[in-house]
Amino acid sequence: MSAVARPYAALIALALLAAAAPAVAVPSAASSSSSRSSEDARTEESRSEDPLPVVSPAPRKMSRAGADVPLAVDTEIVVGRKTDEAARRLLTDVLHTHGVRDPEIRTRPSGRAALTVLLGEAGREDIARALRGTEVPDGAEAYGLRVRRDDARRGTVALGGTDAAGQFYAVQTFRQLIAGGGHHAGRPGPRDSGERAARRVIAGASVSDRPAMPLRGTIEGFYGPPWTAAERLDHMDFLGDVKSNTYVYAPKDDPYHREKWREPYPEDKLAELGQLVDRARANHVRFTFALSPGTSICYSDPDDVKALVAKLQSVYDLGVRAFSVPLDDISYTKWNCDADREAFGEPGKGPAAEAQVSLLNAVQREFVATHPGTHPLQTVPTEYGDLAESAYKKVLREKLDEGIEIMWTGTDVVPPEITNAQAARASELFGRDVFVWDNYPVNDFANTRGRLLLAPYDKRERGLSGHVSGLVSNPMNQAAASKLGVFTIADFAWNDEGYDRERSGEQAASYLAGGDARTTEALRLFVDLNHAAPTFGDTPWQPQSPVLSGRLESFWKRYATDPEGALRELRPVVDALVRAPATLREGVADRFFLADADRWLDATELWGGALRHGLRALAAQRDGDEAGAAKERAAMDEAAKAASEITVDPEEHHQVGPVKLGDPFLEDFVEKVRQETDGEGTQRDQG
Ligand code: LTM
Repeated sequence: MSAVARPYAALIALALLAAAAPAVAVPSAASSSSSRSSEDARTEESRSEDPLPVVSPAPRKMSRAGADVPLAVDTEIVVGRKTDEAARRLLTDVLHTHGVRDPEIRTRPSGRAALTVLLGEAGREDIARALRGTEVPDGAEAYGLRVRRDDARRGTVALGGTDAAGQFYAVQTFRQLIAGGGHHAGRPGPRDSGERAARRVIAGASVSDRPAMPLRGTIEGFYGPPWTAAERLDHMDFLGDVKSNTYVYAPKDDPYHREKWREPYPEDKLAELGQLVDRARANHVRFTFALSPGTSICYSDPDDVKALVAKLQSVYDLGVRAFSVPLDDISYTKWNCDADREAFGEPGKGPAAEAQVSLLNAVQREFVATHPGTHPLQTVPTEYGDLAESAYKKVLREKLDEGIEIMWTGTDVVPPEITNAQAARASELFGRDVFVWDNYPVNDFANTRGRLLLAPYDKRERGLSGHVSGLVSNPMNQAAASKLGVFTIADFAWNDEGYDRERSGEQAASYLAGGDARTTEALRLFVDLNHAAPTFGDTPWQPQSPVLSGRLESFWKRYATDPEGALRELRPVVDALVRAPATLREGVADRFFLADADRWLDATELWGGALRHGLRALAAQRDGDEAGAAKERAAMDEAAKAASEITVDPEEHHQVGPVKLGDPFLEDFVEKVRQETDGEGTQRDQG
């Protein structure tokens, strides 16, 4: 059963257990239509007015088309010759998860089923008819979706794509329209009950959608511990869920990607890559293999060009159809061999660009152009993070094969912002629309030591899709913890004009929380503690703990004049901090996420305890209980010390050091309590 093949098998198993009861007690159309009560009719009326569930990435157009449609055991899926296999598998997985275990797969509807789902190309006659009134946008990866209910209460869902990926994305949206669901629908959380599943309905929506950017996803392009094979497989499913179509395999610390680029992958690694390629395909993700020869290549040596092509061929044979030859983070003012001096002249920016162009154009000509089905070659230039004209860029602009995609990171490598004007300028400098490699939420550079970067995407200007060919995120060493940020980046790349940071952050948390409100809230708090997004300079481009810092600041302000009120106000905030780690450990089903966040959760628990003891110390002091205040203060100091001694796992993090979160606000709070209880604090009326 394909549902079990997906990594959400455990969740699905739980849902199935829940659904084992007279599951999905949604009445079949035939049995229920006659007994329809006036109350039912009223519910229907109101449902056709109800707001639709939030869908992520935000569709271009979504509106209510009519009343919601009950999910029915008696479901038929109508397929055609061009129905995409991955879309069909996802659809059956989603239905199965909600207890529709045996949808009948047919090429023509029987006309008797309670629910009929039409899946295929948008132009198919039955789909086009059922989509009546819903526009299907032109272009790749677009789709139309319409949910309607007829007078006999039979439901029809039309899922039509302009291509195979469009069909898959139509199903991804359908998954989120199952009400009571949200983005997680189809991946129910641990608390999902049969009762809840039985009440599921499909929102009566009409959706017309297409992506703003042609290339969307991630580039595993960081330094430090690469992701594991299991994390990557999980990541492919995640990318499918968020309608991203690109994953670039470029981990700097995979020796066979960079230092030992000439050497073939050992059998076991090749087999792992093969599995990954298959999982990517099942999610309509373009697995892009990157090979970085820049640290040792002799550009003018035909044997090196042959070695590079041979390595690309070895993964082409696995089914890879997209390739990149990155040339970032290398010296481009010295040669790796004397022959290059003779071929290209004295080392320098212009000659380096000539050498790189000769290599890249050869790969394009001799490999990409001769291998059917291969996507345009990609590269990362050595000058990837600025907007200055140079001899290097001039050569690339003028001589690099125009079909080759060029990546650009935005200014300063980790850009504090990316504007339309900057992207337009970069595209002008490189002579084509650049492909953005955004260094967020990557945490391999010094200023990210000890940090998880969890804030929603920000400060990328709407309209960027008009100037770039795509956008991929360079994520953290921690694959699953990266999902929070990457979810929001995928949202932006799909629909930059409609991007709403708050909504996207909320949806990202809800996705990981399996839709559970309490877990979502705890995740939002955890995100706030890990909100800082450093740059290479002194000023982060996203601030640390915007919510908590505000609360703590207000506390001390109020404490000066109204200490009781201040204590009363802060207690629930601190209680939430104390509770959050347990809530997350219980409520988040993603075991990869919990492993990634483990030490930060431990630190949260300890800091929460420190703050709680701090509040108690202040209260005891106010009550004149000196001994109690001293005891609470000692407990506070002990918890704060233990929290500050937690370090990151060197197996998981490039920048080793103490875990950082909520800094400096948590430490500052504790220090202020020390001053208060020492009698050095705010002068107040103690009466
Ligand atoms: O950004 C690029 C093109 N190259 C490297 C990345 O490998 C690295 O992960 C980031 C962040 O440190 N910076 C780079 O320069």
